[in-house]
Amino acid sequence: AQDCLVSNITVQQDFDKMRYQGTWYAVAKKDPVGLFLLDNIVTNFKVEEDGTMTATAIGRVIILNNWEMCANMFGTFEDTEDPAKFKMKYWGAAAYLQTGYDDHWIIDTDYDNYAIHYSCRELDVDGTCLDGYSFIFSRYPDGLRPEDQKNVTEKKQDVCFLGKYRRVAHTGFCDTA
Ligand code: AZE
Repeated sequence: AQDCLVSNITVQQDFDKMRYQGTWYAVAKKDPVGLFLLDNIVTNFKVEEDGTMTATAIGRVIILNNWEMCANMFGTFEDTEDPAKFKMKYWGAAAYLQTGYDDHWIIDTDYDNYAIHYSCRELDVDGTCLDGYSFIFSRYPDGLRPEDQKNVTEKKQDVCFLGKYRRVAHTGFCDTA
């Protein structure tokens, strides 16, 4: 959206949650205000028997000033009238982790290589996003294929977060044997 109005941001047409299932590695993220997943972020999406999309996510976090750990998170997705726009209810495996209820939009994906996720938590009075976050996901832990990078950069601009993304390192910190 050239005007950065959240209501003008376009999402993936005819989003197919069946094809979105499986593992996605975060390769870049734009952070919201406050505590957030730091790095080593891996998610796994699934469609339950009743058609509900669910996901698990893991990532390194630092909580209570200085306690570094891997957060095990869960999310369930409520469908809306747009198949690519969900409401995500999420919580942690441990009570001291974060809970929340966020928008969860799939901006663009080819299902096999890349996905651009977007969430605006707080709208500004002018309709732009005051506080939000976004993930660039890849099916590969090493990052995006070169041929997907141009499109992903365009989408970062479409959600008005271009220049605000940081790479997400995968160091093995949260890998469990
Ligand atoms: C997301 C997609 C898959 C499911 C979930 C996701 C989001 C998780 C968080 C977790 C924050 C945890 C913190 C703990 C201290 C979008 C990756 C659940 C936002 C800050």
